Amino acid sequence: MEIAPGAFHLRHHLPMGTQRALAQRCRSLIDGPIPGYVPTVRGGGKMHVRMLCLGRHWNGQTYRYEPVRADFDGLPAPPLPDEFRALAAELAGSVAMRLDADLCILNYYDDDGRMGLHQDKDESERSIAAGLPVVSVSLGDTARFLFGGTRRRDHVDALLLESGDAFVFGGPARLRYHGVSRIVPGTAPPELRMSGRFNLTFRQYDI
Ligand SMILES: O=C(O)CCC(=O)C(=O)O
Repeated sequence: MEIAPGAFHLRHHLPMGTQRALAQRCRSLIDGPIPGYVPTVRGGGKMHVRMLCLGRHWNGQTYRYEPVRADFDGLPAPPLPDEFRALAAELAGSVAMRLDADLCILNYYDDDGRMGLHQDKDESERSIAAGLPVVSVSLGDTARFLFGGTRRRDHVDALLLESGDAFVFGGPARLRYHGVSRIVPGTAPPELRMSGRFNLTFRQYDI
């Protein structure tokens, strides 16, 4: 379960009922009045996910968090639901870490979805220095997840994140590079009645 110091893969952690309720919530949020969108990042390229930030908005042009979506439509980031915050705290607690999440980045990957190797380093300096974890939850299709070291050139391992898995990385693993090389279409549990993949990453900007 601890795949590297501070990095935990919790396989099949969420029961199907929880996955179903979460997937429904994700769908209604991402198709809701403040919908998910495909961000254009600093170099002008488009990301390969549909994104909706809850609690705080991550601006793909400035790589900073802000209350409104200044890089897209100026709408406010929807609030982080209480049950999402509670789930993140429970998952962190299950590996003896603490997280009082104040934001979640919800990504939807279709069959061609992917995300390049990157570090999550836009949260506050204090949060990162304290090693507060990023807590990730996967729903739907399986993803080939890449997990490297703290330098881009470090060796990268690949592992499969399946529906109901959680992945927690904090402490010495907080700044490890990670990404998604591909989605395995058609692997979502039939009970979820979905194609593609939702991933939620919970973070605590402030401490
Ligand atoms: O989809 C995933 O498993 C990873 C998402 C991610 O790296 C991020 O949102 O920063």
